[in-house]
Amino acid sequence: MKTQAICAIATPPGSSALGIIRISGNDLKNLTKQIFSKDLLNRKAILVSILDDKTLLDNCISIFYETPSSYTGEDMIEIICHGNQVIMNSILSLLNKIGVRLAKPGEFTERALFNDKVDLIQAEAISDLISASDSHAVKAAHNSLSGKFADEIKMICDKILATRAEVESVINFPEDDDVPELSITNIKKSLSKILADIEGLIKKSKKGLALNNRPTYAVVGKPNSGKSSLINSLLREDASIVTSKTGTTRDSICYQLNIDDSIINIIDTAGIHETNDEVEKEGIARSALSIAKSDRVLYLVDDDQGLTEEDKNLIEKYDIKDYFLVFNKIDITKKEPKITTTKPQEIYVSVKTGQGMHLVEQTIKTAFESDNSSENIYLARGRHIECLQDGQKHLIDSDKAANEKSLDFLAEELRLSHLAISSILGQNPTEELLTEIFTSFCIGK
Ligand SMILES: Nc1nc2c(ncn2[C@@H]2O[C@H](COP(=O)(O)OP(=O)(O)OP(=O)(O)O)[C@@H](O)[C@H]2O)c(=O)[nH]1
Ligand SMILES: [Mg+2]
Repeated sequence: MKTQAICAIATPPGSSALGIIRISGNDLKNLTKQIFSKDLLNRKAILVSILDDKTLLDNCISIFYETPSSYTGEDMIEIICHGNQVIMNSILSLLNKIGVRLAKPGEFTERALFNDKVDLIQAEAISDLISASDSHAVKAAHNSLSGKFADEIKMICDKILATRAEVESVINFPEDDDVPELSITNIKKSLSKILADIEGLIKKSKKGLALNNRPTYAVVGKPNSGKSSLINSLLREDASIVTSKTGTTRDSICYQLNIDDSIINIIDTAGIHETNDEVEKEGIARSALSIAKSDRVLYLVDDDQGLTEEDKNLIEKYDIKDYFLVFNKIDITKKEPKITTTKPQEIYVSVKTGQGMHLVEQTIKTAFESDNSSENIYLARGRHIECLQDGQKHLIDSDKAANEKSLDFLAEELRLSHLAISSILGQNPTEELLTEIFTSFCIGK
């Protein structure tokens, strides 16, 4: 495809030892001949002077990457000059003069996508790699970039395609008027295998998504169980109001808690219970929202009251799934601090005396590390998970159709499932999707 050549500074603004300018386009050697003092050689670092007419702009190292073996798939040049903004801007102006325009954010990677150098998942992973905030996120972005995530998606798509073919052959070549039982059994077997694959991939992707978004823990429980006290103790500051009155906290308040080198969000919530008080009701509705958006819950129980039927009902009513039970106020019940290995785990503490607080911190740390273990996960985005879930929903509908021996419906649901999952790879992406992805890139990438 004939495109206009583009250029951009690829290093961050400010002064630095070196600055890098990238150029991508067609027939770059000819286009840029007049500005370099020497001819460039493919994949060789050459010391050249950059001249605007006869004025020296800088002496630089320039590397030429001949199409198609370059990042964008077009001809590319990297100019490594002195890291001075005035010098770099003057080189950009010179490039503009010879017809090379400034690149938009992510435009180099967008060209790489159009030239099949990367797929959409890899393009997204490149942006995530650049903005990854810790070593786990870097590892997970590398996993996506290496193509492992795309390979798993392709494998699922291939399996759906094979099942589609199976269904089509039963539709087109019926052995008799009735749908043969054996074919339906085989199709259902294939569907259940694919559903298991999708389920696994959604799990890994959700973990990866959590790496992109800071993990959130909500501290929940009945009024006066000591939620705000616990948060203040973890934060080591008097952040939330604590009183002996029930219903002190009325809003959900999100704080940032530092754990070693990482940060998690921790939300103090209004105590949940049955009430007719209008303000409390609103607070409890907010607690429910916080529970829904949190990754884990620390459910606080006043140990003096123990875990009551009301607590159990609240856990069920608010659909609290991934949680620890923290029994607080053991200074009153005169118990020793401890942590159990039960499911859910129980931690016995006294926020007042500080007994067992190290166990709460250790538990949060361990949970954070296991959530963030990046060995086998992909730095997925919300878009990937939505597509996987959409594909999963259509597969479940296919299975229902198989039960009802409704083959046309089955074929259609399989087609929709295939469409949803293959769209992760960016086959036929919409203009809006591309704009959304590439505008979040830095200029020069
Ligand atoms: N004895 C004892 N009292 C505690 C302990 N932790 C908290 N309290 C007291 O329990 C009362 C309620 O504490 P909060 O932290 O406000 O409880 P909460 O769960 O945030 O309450 P709401 O915001 O009303 O839902 C206060 O008087 C605290 O001092 C503890 O470990 N031992
Ligand atoms: Mg409170």
